[in-house]
Amino acid sequence: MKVLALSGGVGGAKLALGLARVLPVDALTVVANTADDFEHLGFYIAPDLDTVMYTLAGINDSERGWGLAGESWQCLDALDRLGGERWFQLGDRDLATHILRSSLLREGLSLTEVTARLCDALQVAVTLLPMSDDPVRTLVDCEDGELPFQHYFVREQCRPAVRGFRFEGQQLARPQAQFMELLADPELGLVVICPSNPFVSVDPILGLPAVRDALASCAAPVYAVSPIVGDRALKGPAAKMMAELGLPVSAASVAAHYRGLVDTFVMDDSDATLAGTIDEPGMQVMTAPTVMKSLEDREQLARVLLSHAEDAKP
Ligand code: FO1
Repeated sequence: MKVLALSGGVGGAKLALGLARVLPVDALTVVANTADDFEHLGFYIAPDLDTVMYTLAGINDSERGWGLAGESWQCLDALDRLGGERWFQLGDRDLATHILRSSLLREGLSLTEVTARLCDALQVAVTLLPMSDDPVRTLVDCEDGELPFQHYFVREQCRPAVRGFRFEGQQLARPQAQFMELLADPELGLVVICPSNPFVSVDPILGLPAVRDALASCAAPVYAVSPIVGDRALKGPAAKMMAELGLPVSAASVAAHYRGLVDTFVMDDSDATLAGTIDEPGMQVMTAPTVMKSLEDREQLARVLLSHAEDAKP
């Protein structure tokens, strides 16, 4: 069956890799958030696309979560000596991606075309698409005012309390064409919203014009995997954001966030007692081992989702 995965960075990339390893190569399309993209030192940086691409290519740094394994930082050190900014760490080898992507974009290629070229070169066989070729930028409304996403996330280390989010350009951006074609494809068998941050990784994708309607009318069931287990986020600031937005920190809040959109909500086995308390209209709840530490964990979660969707077919 054809499968579509919607992903942010680290958590989403793990499940995308699991799906890629258990599905035939031409079955999986991964759409990545691009609202955390930004211009830095003259380069176009697309962190979530990078993280997913490096993970699918098997060359990511799994400890750090972002960037390349075996990275060196000589350019960053030299930059620092010259008085340049080093808060956003660009490794020597990672820089090659940003140099080439930026130069191809300047030549007039779309982000979709550039991503396909980079994926080809890195022998990533599954289709990886940006959510849009048009610019969308996440702005974080926090106690210090509005901050561009990477300034909030990396420079300020997510310290300021958040009050909300704004996705500049979202309503003018066209969702990536193949993404929308796949949502209209009768052979689409499963949509998975990966365990990514619902506020800053998934909402930028869902809020693109026509995406919610296309998800509601697509042939496939929509599954969402909770990035919150117990009262903690698997990775990143999702739990902190939830608390600051006045929401209870639990998978139940993620389920409520996806109300009206998701057919099956997947939460961790350890949250089984909470599962029975979730009562969202039209939403089934299932539990599964969602904490993906090893490669086997990623494949196992992918298999559980695929077989559940297969069994649930009318
Ligand atoms: N995350 C950090 O926490 N610190 C960094 O210095 C950093 C650099 C970086 C460079 C390239 C890239 O593709 C990603 C990078 N990230 C870094 C990750 C990224 O900012 C976040 O993980 C995502 O934006 C959140 O999904």
